Amino acid sequence: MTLTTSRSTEVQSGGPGLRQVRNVVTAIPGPKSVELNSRKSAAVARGVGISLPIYVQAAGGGVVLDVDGNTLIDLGSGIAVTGVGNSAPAIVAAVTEQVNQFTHTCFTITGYEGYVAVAELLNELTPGDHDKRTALFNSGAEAVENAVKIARHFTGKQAVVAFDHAYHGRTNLTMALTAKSMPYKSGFGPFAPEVYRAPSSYPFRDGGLSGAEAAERAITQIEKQIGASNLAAVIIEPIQGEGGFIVPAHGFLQTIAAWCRANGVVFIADEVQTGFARTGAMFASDHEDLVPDIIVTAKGIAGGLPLSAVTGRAEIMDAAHVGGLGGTYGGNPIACAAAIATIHSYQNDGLIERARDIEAVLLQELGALQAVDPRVGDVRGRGAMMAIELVDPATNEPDAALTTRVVSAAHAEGVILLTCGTYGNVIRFLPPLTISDDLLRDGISVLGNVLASS
Ligand code: PLZ
Repeated sequence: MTLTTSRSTEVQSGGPGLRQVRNVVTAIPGPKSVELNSRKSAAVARGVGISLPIYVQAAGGGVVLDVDGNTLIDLGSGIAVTGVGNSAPAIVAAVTEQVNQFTHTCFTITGYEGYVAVAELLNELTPGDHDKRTALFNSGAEAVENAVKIARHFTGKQAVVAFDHAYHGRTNLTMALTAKSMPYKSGFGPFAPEVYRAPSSYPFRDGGLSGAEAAERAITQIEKQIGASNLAAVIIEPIQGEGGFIVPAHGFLQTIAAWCRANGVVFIADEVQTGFARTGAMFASDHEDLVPDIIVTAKGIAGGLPLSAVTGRAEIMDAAHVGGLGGTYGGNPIACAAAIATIHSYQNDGLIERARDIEAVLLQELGALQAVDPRVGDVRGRGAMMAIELVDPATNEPDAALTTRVVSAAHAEGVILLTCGTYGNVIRFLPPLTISDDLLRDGISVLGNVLASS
Protein backbone atom coordinates (compact mmCIF):
# COMPACT_ATOMS: atom_id res chain seq x y z
CA MET A 1 0.00 0.00 0.00
CA THR A 2 1.25 3.47 -0.81
CA LEU A 3 0.23 6.83 0.55
CA THR A 4 1.56 8.83 -2.34
CA THR A 5 -0.27 12.06 -1.70
CA SER A 6 0.66 12.69 1.89
CA ARG A 7 4.32 11.72 1.47
CA SER A 8 5.33 13.22 -1.85
CA THR A 9 3.95 16.71 -1.30
CA GLU A 10 4.17 19.10 1.59
CA VAL A 11 1.12 18.41 3.72
CA GLN A 12 -1.16 21.38 4.14
CA SER A 13 -3.09 21.59 7.42
CA GLY A 14 -6.84 22.06 7.30
CA GLY A 15 -9.03 24.32 9.40
CA PRO A 16 -10.03 27.94 9.00
CA GLY A 17 -6.41 28.95 8.26
CA LEU A 18 -6.72 27.57 4.72
CA ARG A 19 -6.80 30.31 2.11
CA GLN A 20 -10.50 31.09 1.69
CA VAL A 21 -10.77 31.59 -2.05
CA ARG A 22 -11.87 29.41 -4.98
CA ASN A 23 -8.86 28.48 -7.07
CA VAL A 24 -8.99 25.89 -9.86
CA VAL A 25 -5.53 25.06 -11.19
CA THR A 26 -6.14 21.78 -13.06
CA ALA A 27 -9.02 20.03 -14.75
CA ILE A 28 -11.52 18.73 -12.18
CA PRO A 29 -10.63 16.05 -11.27
CA GLY A 30 -6.92 16.73 -11.68
CA PRO A 31 -4.29 14.12 -12.56
CA LYS A 32 -3.54 12.99 -8.99
CA SER A 33 -7.23 12.60 -8.23
CA VAL A 34 -7.71 10.64 -11.46
CA GLU A 35 -4.89 8.32 -10.44
CA LEU A 36 -6.34 7.83 -6.96
CA ASN A 37 -9.74 7.22 -8.47
CA SER A 38 -8.40 4.44 -10.65
CA ARG A 39 -6.93 2.85 -7.51
CA LYS A 40 -10.36 3.30 -5.92
CA SER A 41 -12.06 1.51 -8.81
CA ALA A 42 -9.69 -1.42 -8.43
CA ALA A 43 -9.92 -1.61 -4.63
CA VAL A 44 -13.28 -0.28 -3.43
CA ALA A 45 -16.64 -1.93 -3.99
CA ARG A 46 -18.44 -0.42 -6.98
CA GLY A 47 -21.57 0.30 -4.97
CA VAL A 48 -19.66 2.95 -3.04
CA GLY A 49 -19.91 5.79 -5.53
CA ILE A 50 -18.23 9.19 -5.44
CA SER A 51 -20.23 12.06 -6.92
CA LEU A 52 -17.25 14.42 -7.32
CA PRO A 53 -14.09 12.31 -7.62
CA ILE A 54 -11.53 14.77 -6.34
CA TYR A 55 -9.39 13.50 -3.48
CA VAL A 56 -9.08 15.77 -0.50
CA GLN A 57 -5.91 16.87 1.22
CA ALA A 58 -7.24 19.46 3.65
CA ALA A 59 -10.43 21.39 4.36
CA GLY A 60 -11.65 24.20 6.61
CA GLY A 61 -13.70 27.37 6.81
CA GLY A 62 -15.66 27.21 3.56
CA VAL A 63 -13.20 25.43 1.29
CA VAL A 64 -11.80 22.02 0.36
CA LEU A 65 -8.24 21.68 -0.97
CA ASP A 66 -7.60 18.67 -3.21
CA VAL A 67 -4.44 16.73 -3.91
CA ASP A 68 -3.91 18.59 -7.18
CA GLY A 69 -3.88 21.95 -5.44
CA ASN A 70 -7.43 22.99 -6.38
CA THR A 71 -9.41 24.91 -3.79
CA LEU A 72 -13.14 24.28 -4.09
CA ILE A 73 -16.01 26.08 -2.37
CA ASP A 74 -17.74 23.71 0.02
CA LEU A 75 -21.51 23.95 -0.32
CA GLY A 76 -22.09 20.47 1.09
CA SER A 77 -20.30 20.10 4.46
CA GLY A 78 -19.94 16.37 3.75
CA ILE A 79 -23.78 16.20 3.74
CA ALA A 80 -24.50 18.59 6.61
CA VAL A 81 -21.83 17.27 8.95
CA THR A 82 -19.14 19.92 9.33
CA GLY A 83 -21.39 22.74 10.48
CA VAL A 84 -18.59 24.09 12.66
CA GLY A 85 -16.16 23.83 9.73
CA ASN A 86 -13.65 21.10 8.97
CA SER A 87 -10.84 20.71 11.50
CA ALA A 88 -12.19 23.54 13.65
CA PRO A 89 -9.40 24.36 16.13
CA ALA A 90 -11.47 23.77 19.29
CA ILE A 91 -12.53 20.34 18.02
CA VAL A 92 -9.00 19.42 16.96
CA ALA A 93 -7.78 20.36 20.47
CA ALA A 94 -10.51 18.37 22.24
CA VAL A 95 -9.93 15.31 20.06
CA THR A 96 -6.14 15.51 20.47
CA GLU A 97 -6.44 15.69 24.23
CA GLN A 98 -8.79 12.71 24.32
CA VAL A 99 -6.66 10.61 21.95
CA ASN A 100 -3.75 11.12 24.31
CA GLN A 101 -5.78 9.93 27.31
CA PHE A 102 -7.62 6.87 25.99
CA THR A 103 -9.28 5.94 22.73
CA HIS A 104 -11.82 3.31 23.71
CA THR A 105 -13.16 1.29 26.60
CA CYS A 106 -16.66 0.39 25.38
CA PHE A 107 -19.05 2.47 27.46
CA THR A 108 -21.12 -0.59 28.38
CA ILE A 109 -18.03 -2.22 29.93
CA THR A 110 -16.46 0.72 31.80
CA GLY A 111 -17.85 4.24 31.78
CA TYR A 112 -16.30 7.64 31.10
CA GLU A 113 -17.48 11.18 31.66
CA GLY A 114 -17.60 12.32 28.01
CA TYR A 115 -20.54 10.02 27.19
CA VAL A 116 -22.52 11.29 30.18
CA ALA A 117 -21.68 14.91 29.35
CA VAL A 118 -22.95 14.54 25.76
CA ALA A 119 -26.17 12.97 27.09
CA GLU A 120 -26.61 15.87 29.53
CA LEU A 121 -26.08 18.43 26.77
CA LEU A 122 -28.59 16.74 24.45
CA ASN A 123 -31.18 16.36 27.22
CA GLU A 124 -30.87 20.06 27.91
CA LEU A 125 -30.79 21.34 24.31
CA THR A 126 -33.40 19.24 22.53
CA PRO A 127 -36.98 20.57 22.42
CA GLY A 128 -39.17 20.28 25.52
CA ASP A 129 -38.38 20.70 29.20
CA HIS A 130 -39.56 17.25 30.28
CA ASP A 131 -37.26 14.69 31.89
CA LYS A 132 -35.11 13.07 29.17
CA ARG A 133 -32.58 10.31 28.64
CA THR A 134 -30.10 9.78 25.78
CA ALA A 135 -28.31 6.79 24.25
CA LEU A 136 -25.37 7.20 21.85
CA PHE A 137 -24.58 5.28 18.67
CA ASN A 138 -22.34 5.58 15.59
CA SER A 139 -24.42 6.50 12.55
CA GLY A 140 -27.72 8.12 11.78
CA ALA A 141 -29.18 4.84 10.59
CA GLU A 142 -28.12 3.03 13.76
CA ALA A 143 -29.76 5.71 15.90
CA VAL A 144 -32.99 5.53 13.86
CA GLU A 145 -33.03 1.74 14.33
CA ASN A 146 -32.64 2.19 18.07
CA ALA A 147 -35.35 4.84 18.25
CA VAL A 148 -37.74 2.33 16.66
CA LYS A 149 -36.57 -0.46 18.99
CA ILE A 150 -37.20 1.77 22.00
CA ALA A 151 -40.63 2.91 20.77
CA ARG A 152 -41.69 -0.70 20.17
CA HIS A 153 -40.50 -1.79 23.60
CA PHE A 154 -42.29 1.11 25.29
CA THR A 155 -45.61 0.72 23.48
CA GLY A 156 -45.64 -3.04 23.12
CA LYS A 157 -46.74 -2.38 19.51
CA GLN A 158 -44.97 -3.07 16.22
CA ALA A 159 -46.07 -0.94 13.27
CA VAL A 160 -44.08 2.11 12.22
CA VAL A 161 -45.16 4.85 9.83
CA ALA A 162 -42.74 6.76 7.60
CA PHE A 163 -43.66 9.24 4.89
CA ASP A 164 -43.37 9.72 1.15
CA HIS A 165 -39.95 11.22 0.27
CA ALA A 166 -38.50 10.05 3.59
CA TYR A 167 -34.86 9.13 4.07
CA HIS A 168 -33.77 7.36 7.23
CA GLY A 169 -30.73 5.28 6.22
CA ARG A 170 -29.38 2.21 4.45
CA THR A 171 -29.54 -0.58 7.06
CA ASN A 172 -32.31 -3.12 6.67
CA LEU A 173 -34.92 -1.43 8.88
CA THR A 174 -33.98 2.06 7.72
CA MET A 175 -34.10 1.02 4.04
CA ALA A 176 -37.66 -0.04 4.74
CA LEU A 177 -38.35 3.41 6.22
CA THR A 178 -36.65 5.19 3.30
CA ALA A 179 -38.98 5.93 0.40
CA LYS A 180 -36.79 6.04 -2.69
CA SER A 181 -35.85 2.82 -4.46
CA MET A 182 -32.87 3.89 -6.60
CA PRO A 183 -30.16 3.94 -5.41
CA TYR A 184 -30.98 3.09 -1.80
CA LYS A 185 -33.18 -0.02 -1.89
CA SER A 186 -33.23 -1.52 -5.37
CA GLY A 187 -32.16 -5.16 -5.24
CA PHE A 188 -31.45 -5.07 -1.50
CA GLY A 189 -34.71 -6.53 -0.16
CA PRO A 190 -36.52 -8.16 1.51
CA PHE A 191 -37.14 -5.27 3.85
CA ALA A 192 -38.16 -5.24 7.49
CA PRO A 193 -41.88 -5.85 8.05
CA GLU A 194 -44.45 -3.64 9.79
CA VAL A 195 -43.28 -0.47 8.07
CA TYR A 196 -46.03 1.60 6.42
CA ARG A 197 -45.92 4.74 4.30
CA ALA A 198 -48.15 7.79 4.59
CA PRO A 199 -48.53 10.83 2.30
CA SER A 200 -46.52 13.88 3.34
CA SER A 201 -46.85 17.63 2.86
CA TYR A 202 -44.99 18.91 -0.23
CA PRO A 203 -46.24 22.46 -0.79
CA PHE A 204 -44.65 22.84 -4.24
CA ARG A 205 -46.25 19.63 -5.54
CA ASP A 206 -49.40 18.85 -3.57
CA GLY A 207 -51.67 21.49 -5.00
CA GLY A 208 -51.40 23.81 -2.02
CA LEU A 209 -52.84 21.60 0.72
CA SER A 210 -52.63 23.35 4.07
CA GLY A 211 -50.60 21.70 6.82
CA ALA A 212 -53.77 20.61 8.59
CA GLU A 213 -55.27 19.18 5.38
CA ALA A 214 -52.12 17.24 4.50
CA ALA A 215 -51.99 15.92 8.06
CA GLU A 216 -55.65 14.84 7.97
CA ARG A 217 -54.99 12.99 4.71
CA ALA A 218 -52.09 11.13 6.35
CA ILE A 219 -53.98 10.44 9.58
CA THR A 220 -57.01 9.03 7.74
CA GLN A 221 -54.77 6.69 5.81
CA ILE A 222 -52.96 5.61 8.98
CA GLU A 223 -56.22 4.97 10.83
CA LYS A 224 -57.79 3.03 7.97
CA GLN A 225 -54.75 1.01 6.87
CA ILE A 226 -52.97 0.35 10.19
CA GLY A 227 -54.92 1.53 13.24
CA ALA A 228 -53.44 3.34 16.23
CA SER A 229 -53.74 0.21 18.35
CA ASN A 230 -51.08 -1.45 16.19
CA LEU A 231 -48.86 1.56 15.74
CA ALA A 232 -45.71 2.01 17.83
CA ALA A 233 -44.26 5.10 16.19
CA VAL A 234 -44.45 7.71 13.49
CA ILE A 235 -41.06 8.88 12.25
CA ILE A 236 -40.54 12.04 10.22
CA GLU A 237 -37.83 14.50 9.23
CA PRO A 238 -39.08 18.01 10.16
CA ILE A 239 -37.55 19.15 6.87
CA GLN A 240 -37.14 16.21 4.50
CA GLY A 241 -33.49 16.05 3.43
CA GLU A 242 -32.53 13.48 0.80
CA GLY A 243 -36.16 13.58 -0.42
CA GLY A 244 -35.73 17.16 -1.64
CA PHE A 245 -35.38 19.69 1.20
CA ILE A 246 -39.14 19.74 1.55
CA VAL A 247 -40.45 22.06 4.24
CA PRO A 248 -43.93 20.82 5.16
CA ALA A 249 -46.77 23.34 5.25
CA HIS A 250 -47.11 25.02 8.63
CA GLY A 251 -49.19 22.95 11.03
CA PHE A 252 -48.52 19.58 9.36
CA LEU A 253 -46.01 18.39 11.93
CA GLN A 254 -48.00 19.75 14.90
CA THR A 255 -51.19 18.02 13.77
CA ILE A 256 -49.46 14.66 13.30
CA ALA A 257 -47.70 15.00 16.67
CA ALA A 258 -50.98 15.87 18.42
CA TRP A 259 -52.65 12.81 16.88
CA CYS A 260 -49.75 10.65 18.08
CA ARG A 261 -50.06 12.06 21.59
CA ALA A 262 -53.79 11.38 21.68
CA ASN A 263 -53.36 7.81 20.40
CA GLY A 264 -50.44 6.40 22.37
CA VAL A 265 -48.07 6.54 19.39
CA VAL A 266 -44.44 7.65 19.84
CA PHE A 267 -43.62 10.66 17.64
CA ILE A 268 -40.00 10.42 16.46
CA ALA A 269 -38.31 13.41 14.80
CA ASP A 270 -35.37 12.39 12.63
CA GLU A 271 -33.15 15.47 12.92
CA VAL A 272 -30.07 13.71 11.58
CA GLN A 273 -29.73 16.23 8.74
CA THR A 274 -31.61 19.22 10.20
CA GLY A 275 -30.09 19.26 13.68
CA PHE A 276 -27.50 21.49 15.34
CA ALA A 277 -27.99 25.06 14.13
CA ARG A 278 -28.27 23.98 10.48
CA THR A 279 -31.73 25.46 9.92
CA GLY A 280 -31.20 28.64 11.93
CA ALA A 281 -32.44 27.07 15.16
CA MET A 282 -30.70 24.47 17.30
CA PHE A 283 -33.22 21.94 15.94
CA ALA A 284 -35.68 22.25 13.06
CA SER A 285 -38.48 21.15 15.41
CA ASP A 286 -38.01 24.48 17.22
CA HIS A 287 -39.33 26.40 14.19
CA GLU A 288 -42.70 24.70 14.59
CA ASP A 289 -42.72 24.56 18.43
CA LEU A 290 -42.68 20.83 17.97
CA VAL A 291 -41.79 18.68 21.00
CA PRO A 292 -41.01 15.17 19.73
CA ASP A 293 -41.22 12.21 22.10
CA ILE A 294 -37.91 11.02 20.64
CA ILE A 295 -35.41 13.02 18.60
CA VAL A 296 -32.67 11.35 16.57
CA THR A 297 -29.45 13.26 15.87
CA ALA A 298 -26.13 12.57 14.12
CA LYS A 299 -24.16 14.35 11.35
CA GLY A 300 -23.55 17.86 12.76
CA ILE A 301 -23.20 16.59 16.31
CA ALA A 302 -19.45 16.01 16.45
CA GLY A 303 -17.63 18.09 13.83
CA GLY A 304 -17.12 15.14 11.51
CA LEU A 305 -16.47 12.33 13.98
CA PRO A 306 -18.96 9.48 13.79
CA LEU A 307 -21.55 9.84 16.54
CA SER A 308 -25.33 9.68 16.75
CA ALA A 309 -27.90 9.92 19.50
CA VAL A 310 -31.42 9.03 20.51
CA THR A 311 -32.88 11.47 23.04
CA GLY A 312 -36.38 11.15 24.41
CA ARG A 313 -38.86 11.22 27.24
CA ALA A 314 -37.38 9.42 30.24
CA GLU A 315 -40.28 6.98 30.57
CA ILE A 316 -39.97 5.94 26.90
CA MET A 317 -36.18 5.74 26.86
CA ASP A 318 -36.06 3.82 30.16
CA ALA A 319 -38.58 1.22 29.02
CA ALA A 320 -35.91 -1.04 27.55
CA HIS A 321 -34.30 -3.44 30.06
CA VAL A 322 -30.70 -2.99 31.25
CA GLY A 323 -28.39 -4.35 28.54
CA GLY A 324 -31.08 -3.98 25.86
CA LEU A 325 -29.28 -1.08 24.15
CA GLY A 326 -25.63 -0.77 23.28
CA GLY A 327 -22.87 -1.59 20.81
CA THR A 328 -19.10 -1.75 20.84
CA TYR A 329 -18.36 1.78 19.65
CA GLY A 330 -21.50 3.76 20.46
CA GLY A 331 -20.50 7.01 22.18
CA ASN A 332 -16.80 6.46 21.50
CA PRO A 333 -14.75 8.75 23.80
CA ILE A 334 -13.02 10.59 20.95
CA ALA A 335 -16.35 11.25 19.24
CA CYS A 336 -17.81 12.42 22.56
CA ALA A 337 -14.91 14.82 23.15
CA ALA A 338 -15.51 16.20 19.67
CA ALA A 339 -19.26 16.48 20.31
CA ILE A 340 -18.82 18.46 23.53
CA ALA A 341 -16.52 20.95 21.78
CA THR A 342 -18.81 21.05 18.73
CA ILE A 343 -21.99 21.66 20.71
CA HIS A 344 -20.25 24.39 22.72
CA SER A 345 -19.28 25.99 19.43
CA TYR A 346 -22.91 25.98 18.21
CA GLN A 347 -23.93 27.55 21.51
CA ASN A 348 -21.18 30.12 21.93
CA ASP A 349 -19.86 31.08 18.49
CA GLY A 350 -23.05 32.61 17.08
CA LEU A 351 -23.56 29.76 14.60
CA ILE A 352 -27.36 29.73 14.85
CA GLU A 353 -27.36 33.42 13.89
CA ARG A 354 -24.82 32.65 11.19
CA ALA A 355 -27.16 30.03 9.70
CA ARG A 356 -29.86 32.71 9.52
CA ASP A 357 -27.47 35.11 7.80
CA ILE A 358 -26.61 32.38 5.29
CA GLU A 359 -30.34 31.93 4.66
CA ALA A 360 -30.66 35.65 3.91
CA VAL A 361 -27.74 35.59 1.45
CA LEU A 362 -29.00 32.43 -0.25
CA LEU A 363 -32.60 33.67 -0.47
CA GLN A 364 -31.38 36.85 -2.11
CA GLU A 365 -29.02 35.14 -4.57
CA LEU A 366 -31.28 32.19 -5.39
CA GLY A 367 -34.32 34.47 -5.64
CA ALA A 368 -32.41 36.53 -8.21
CA LEU A 369 -31.73 33.35 -10.22
CA GLN A 370 -35.39 32.38 -10.05
CA ALA A 371 -36.46 35.85 -11.21
CA VAL A 372 -34.56 35.47 -14.49
CA ASP A 373 -34.89 31.72 -15.06
CA PRO A 374 -38.33 30.04 -14.89
CA ARG A 375 -36.65 26.63 -14.76
CA VAL A 376 -35.95 27.46 -11.09
CA GLY A 377 -39.40 26.32 -10.01
CA ASP A 378 -38.98 26.67 -6.27
CA VAL A 379 -36.52 28.16 -3.78
CA ARG A 380 -37.02 26.73 -0.31
CA GLY A 381 -35.47 25.63 2.95
CA ARG A 382 -34.40 27.16 6.21
CA GLY A 383 -31.13 28.57 7.46
CA ALA A 384 -28.11 26.97 5.86
CA MET A 385 -30.32 24.19 4.46
CA MET A 386 -31.68 25.70 1.25
CA ALA A 387 -32.45 24.28 -2.17
CA ILE A 388 -33.76 24.99 -5.63
CA GLU A 389 -36.02 22.65 -7.59
CA LEU A 390 -35.40 22.62 -11.35
CA VAL A 391 -38.40 22.02 -13.61
CA ASP A 392 -39.75 22.30 -17.12
CA PRO A 393 -41.45 25.70 -16.76
CA ALA A 394 -44.31 24.71 -19.07
CA THR A 395 -45.41 21.71 -17.00
CA ASN A 396 -43.54 21.90 -13.66
CA GLU A 397 -42.25 18.40 -14.44
CA PRO A 398 -38.94 17.69 -12.66
CA ASP A 399 -35.84 18.24 -14.83
CA ALA A 400 -33.27 15.79 -13.50
CA ALA A 401 -31.13 15.95 -16.66
CA LEU A 402 -30.69 19.71 -16.32
CA THR A 403 -29.87 19.25 -12.63
CA THR A 404 -27.11 16.78 -13.44
CA ARG A 405 -25.66 19.06 -16.13
CA VAL A 406 -25.66 22.11 -13.87
CA VAL A 407 -24.07 20.32 -10.94
CA SER A 408 -21.32 18.76 -13.10
CA ALA A 409 -20.54 22.13 -14.65
CA ALA A 410 -20.35 23.74 -11.19
CA HIS A 411 -17.99 21.00 -10.04
CA ALA A 412 -15.69 21.76 -12.97
CA GLU A 413 -15.62 25.42 -11.87
CA GLY A 414 -14.64 24.51 -8.32
CA VAL A 415 -17.95 24.48 -6.45
CA ILE A 416 -19.00 21.41 -4.47
CA LEU A 417 -22.75 21.14 -5.01
CA LEU A 418 -25.02 18.28 -4.00
CA THR A 419 -28.30 17.14 -5.48
CA CYS A 420 -31.24 15.46 -3.78
CA GLY A 421 -34.93 14.84 -4.28
CA THR A 422 -37.17 11.91 -5.11
CA TYR A 423 -37.08 13.10 -8.74
CA GLY A 424 -33.36 13.98 -8.74
CA ASN A 425 -34.09 17.60 -9.66
CA VAL A 426 -33.14 19.46 -6.49
CA ILE A 427 -29.84 21.24 -5.90
CA ARG A 428 -29.21 21.69 -2.19
CA PHE A 429 -27.00 24.11 -0.34
CA LEU A 430 -25.50 22.97 2.95
CA PRO A 431 -22.43 25.14 3.50
CA PRO A 432 -20.38 24.97 6.67
CA LEU A 433 -21.66 27.72 8.99
CA THR A 434 -18.10 29.06 8.96
CA ILE A 435 -18.21 29.93 5.26
CA SER A 436 -17.75 33.62 4.37
CA ASP A 437 -20.41 35.61 2.52
CA ASP A 438 -17.89 36.19 -0.28
CA LEU A 439 -17.37 32.47 -0.87
CA LEU A 440 -21.09 31.86 -0.67
CA ARG A 441 -21.87 34.56 -3.23
CA ASP A 442 -19.04 33.36 -5.49
CA GLY A 443 -20.42 29.81 -5.34
CA ILE A 444 -23.93 30.95 -6.29
CA SER A 445 -22.63 33.19 -9.07
CA VAL A 446 -20.87 30.14 -10.55
CA LEU A 447 -24.18 28.31 -10.30
CA GLY A 448 -25.93 31.20 -12.05
CA ASN A 449 -23.42 31.15 -14.90
CA VAL A 450 -23.55 27.41 -15.46
CA LEU A 451 -27.33 27.41 -15.22
CA ALA A 452 -27.56 30.16 -17.85
CA SER A 453 -25.46 28.10 -20.27
CA SER A 454 -27.06 24.71 -19.51
N1 PLZ B 1 -31.75 10.29 8.60
C1 PLZ B 1 -32.63 12.45 7.85
O1 PLZ B 1 -30.31 12.56 6.21
C2 PLZ B 1 -28.26 10.53 6.16
C3 PLZ B 1 -27.22 9.91 3.35
C4 PLZ B 1 -26.11 9.83 2.40
P1 PLZ B 1 -26.19 7.85 8.33
N2 PLZ B 1 -28.33 11.31 4.99
C5 PLZ B 1 -27.22 11.22 4.08
C6 PLZ B 1 -26.11 8.52 1.68
O2 PLZ B 1 -26.24 8.55 0.45
O3 PLZ B 1 -25.95 7.49 2.33
C7 PLZ B 1 -29.50 10.46 7.02
C8 PLZ B 1 -30.46 11.47 7.01
C9 PLZ B 1 -31.59 11.37 7.82
C10 PLZ B 1 -30.86 9.30 8.64
C11 PLZ B 1 -29.71 9.35 7.86
C12 PLZ B 1 -28.74 8.23 7.96
O4 PLZ B 1 -27.56 8.65 8.56
O5 PLZ B 1 -25.25 8.46 9.31
O6 PLZ B 1 -25.82 8.03 6.90
O7 PLZ B 1 -26.51 6.42 8.66
